[in-house]
Amino acid sequence: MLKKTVLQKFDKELFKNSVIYNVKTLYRKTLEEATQQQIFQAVAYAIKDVIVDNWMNTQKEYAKQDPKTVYYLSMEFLMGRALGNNLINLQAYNDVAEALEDLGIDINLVEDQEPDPALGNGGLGRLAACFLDSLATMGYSAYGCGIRYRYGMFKQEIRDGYQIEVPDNWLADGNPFELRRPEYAKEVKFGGYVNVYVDENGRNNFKQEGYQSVKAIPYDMPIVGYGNGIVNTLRIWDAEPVECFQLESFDKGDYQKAVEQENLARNIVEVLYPNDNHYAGKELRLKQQYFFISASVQEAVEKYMRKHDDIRKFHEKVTFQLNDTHPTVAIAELMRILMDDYYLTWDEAWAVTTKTCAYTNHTIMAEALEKWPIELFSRLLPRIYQIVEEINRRFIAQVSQQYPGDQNKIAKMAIIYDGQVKMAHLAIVSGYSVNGVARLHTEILEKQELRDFYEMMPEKFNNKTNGITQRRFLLHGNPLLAQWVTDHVGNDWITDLSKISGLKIYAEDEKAQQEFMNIKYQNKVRLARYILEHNGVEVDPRSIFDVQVKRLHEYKRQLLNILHIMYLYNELKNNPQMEFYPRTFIFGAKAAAGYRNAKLTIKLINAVADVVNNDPSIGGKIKVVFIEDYKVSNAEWIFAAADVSEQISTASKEASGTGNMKFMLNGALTLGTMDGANVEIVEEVGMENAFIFGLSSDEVIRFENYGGYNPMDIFNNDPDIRRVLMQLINGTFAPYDTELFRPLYNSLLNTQSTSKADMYFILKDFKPYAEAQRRVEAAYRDEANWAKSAILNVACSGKFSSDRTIQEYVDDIWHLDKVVLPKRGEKPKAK
Ligand code: NTF
Repeated sequence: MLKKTVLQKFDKELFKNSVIYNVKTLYRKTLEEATQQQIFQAVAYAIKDVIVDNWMNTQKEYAKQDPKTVYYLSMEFLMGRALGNNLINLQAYNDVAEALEDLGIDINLVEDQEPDPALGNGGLGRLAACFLDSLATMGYSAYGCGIRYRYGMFKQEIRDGYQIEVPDNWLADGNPFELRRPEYAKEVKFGGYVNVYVDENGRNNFKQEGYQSVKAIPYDMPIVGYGNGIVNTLRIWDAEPVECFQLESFDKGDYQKAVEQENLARNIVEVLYPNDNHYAGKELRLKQQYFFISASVQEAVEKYMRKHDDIRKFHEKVTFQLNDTHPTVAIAELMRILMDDYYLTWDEAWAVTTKTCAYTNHTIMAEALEKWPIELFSRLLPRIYQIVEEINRRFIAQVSQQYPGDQNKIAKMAIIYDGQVKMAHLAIVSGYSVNGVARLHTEILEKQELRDFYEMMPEKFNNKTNGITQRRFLLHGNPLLAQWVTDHVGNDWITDLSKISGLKIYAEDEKAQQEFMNIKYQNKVRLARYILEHNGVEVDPRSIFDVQVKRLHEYKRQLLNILHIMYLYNELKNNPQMEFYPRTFIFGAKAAAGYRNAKLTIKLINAVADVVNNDPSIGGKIKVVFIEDYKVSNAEWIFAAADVSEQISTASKEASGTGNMKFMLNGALTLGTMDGANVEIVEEVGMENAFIFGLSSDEVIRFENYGGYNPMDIFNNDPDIRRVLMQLINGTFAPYDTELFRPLYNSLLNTQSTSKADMYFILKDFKPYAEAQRRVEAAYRDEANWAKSAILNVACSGKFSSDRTIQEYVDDIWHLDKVVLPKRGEKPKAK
């Protein structure tokens, strides 16, 4: 490949030649002959050439300056497409678009050829991706460590209104941006048993024997910082069988073992578990966790020891951030390596480990808390289990000393209890920091969920309100608005989103309002075209675009949204002359494959859409659209086109939310509960520029602690609600099967079901929601005032940049050194 295709100064001719050259050497074709996919590959390799120079340079500089490094350990990285984002961060997007145009190629079509890597479910994985972007942009040394799943999040097809899961073979055409690094392969051991040998120095040596092992091979993906030449690494691990021995020397046992090991390697990275906020407790999942953690921790230690000689100071140069409890085995793995490979004593190893590991909690949903049966855990990870047992033993001793005779404390706080290993407890006890992801969420952790731990070790607890990267979700996703913002406040917002507050003075400026609304309109036209192409539904870009996109989960209450649409439809049918501003309700959501009520809610949305969209008597005033296969790439367009941002989770249940921030940044107004980061969004933009309704988290928690409430009272006393609920079971939306939606009806009223009735307070919040929706409509009729609120939302979104979040992690938890690359020909600055 041609070297130095695009340098600091973009050389258009070199770049064009590079693309032509790549098409030739990769495919033996001319540009005219090449397919769109081949052109994408050729362009991607041309860009990778540039990135690799910066990548090498960055890593060389890190080796020289030796900054402290964060390893962000995560089962999920929901990266989205790389090409467009890399071009943005190289500040080469427009130049490359022009160069491609010279070649007769549309950059949008090229971008559209890239598979959308979905190695994550939802907010947790996308947060990890935003964090990597911010870390590189701000000049911090960081690795993302994860798994190179062969199949990511499934592709969603809607057939006859139902979700169908289609495998996501994202690697089918190869991944041009990744680099295979076999020289850093690691062995990871499962099963067997632990033997103790006393060595010549009288030390106990613990050896795992009779195990099966897998070879972990890292693939590196570049993480390009914005405009600073820095390129960090996302390292995702693939599994391969360990080299097989000579066939002739097999005895029967060896053969059996070889086959098993090969199967293990094949299975382990096969697929991402498609559950969001829910833990399934599958053995393979624990294998995945230990697999990537063991490989990552081994590599972190080896890398450190290549430059340093005292492993006791590991924590001075390295910190591990555990993205939820999924990577928590890292604690025991680090202890194991320090004790078994480096011969540290327990106390020495503990001192290092407890200064290295920090834990982020992302949910209080009970069904998401990871617990492993002792039997499974100790069988799969015998040495790790021994270490966890010892951590538990010492911790319980400490609890007993602090709370003498309080057996209840031990029952509540122990790491191993009732036959189970509780991963959150392990993370809290062994880490130096525990953080929630929004202020309200952290308060609930401290006062409710983790109260006992907070009382015992308050100094560990802190809040880090989530954020999002404005580079992807404004600069790339909404180029019209991005340019408009730059025209008004300059372009500093790209790396310092607080600067966007300069827009405030334009909120009441008539010209600015018109420009803003015009941009929103054009983005709505773009989305309407996408919807027509992908859904075959025509929507009017002059209607209110009211959007709920996020994973489908009962606590997120898509059901409340669609029940309210049914109610509106009834109102319109009753009174066709009523004042009604046309609305397009847009949904996008994947449901976990085994989540019955979630999948049924998708069917209900599509069933209502079928009826409402095709009823001429309402004159097209309501349209309902379910966007198939919601993912990072179409999300960028959806946020850009939204007027109303639906953030209607049951208060206390949504730890933070991050979609809420993406909508705000793109000038949509929040219609939501006082939950998660909504609280802080409203605090920034003002109550008058959002639509807040419903129970508070205190009220919800009070109901929960005192036995819930009775939805039957509401059903009996409110004819509007009763009518909507009856329509779930009388065939209005499923004439061929009147029982189809019975489970949803039952979940609200608890006829027959075993769980509590209306656990998520949908009926309780229904009328307040309907009332808030009326406020939305009234507000939208006043276009100038709406524009003002929308501009203020953009202007007040500064806090929600992941750059701000990362700086807080750096200041309060990680204490990383900032790296500045020397300009060409300049001597590097001392730290
Ligand atoms: C999610 N948690 C929360 O449900 C979201 O509110 C939050 O915005 C994101 O994390 C990111 O912090 C999870 O996915 C999990 F795994 F914790 F359940």
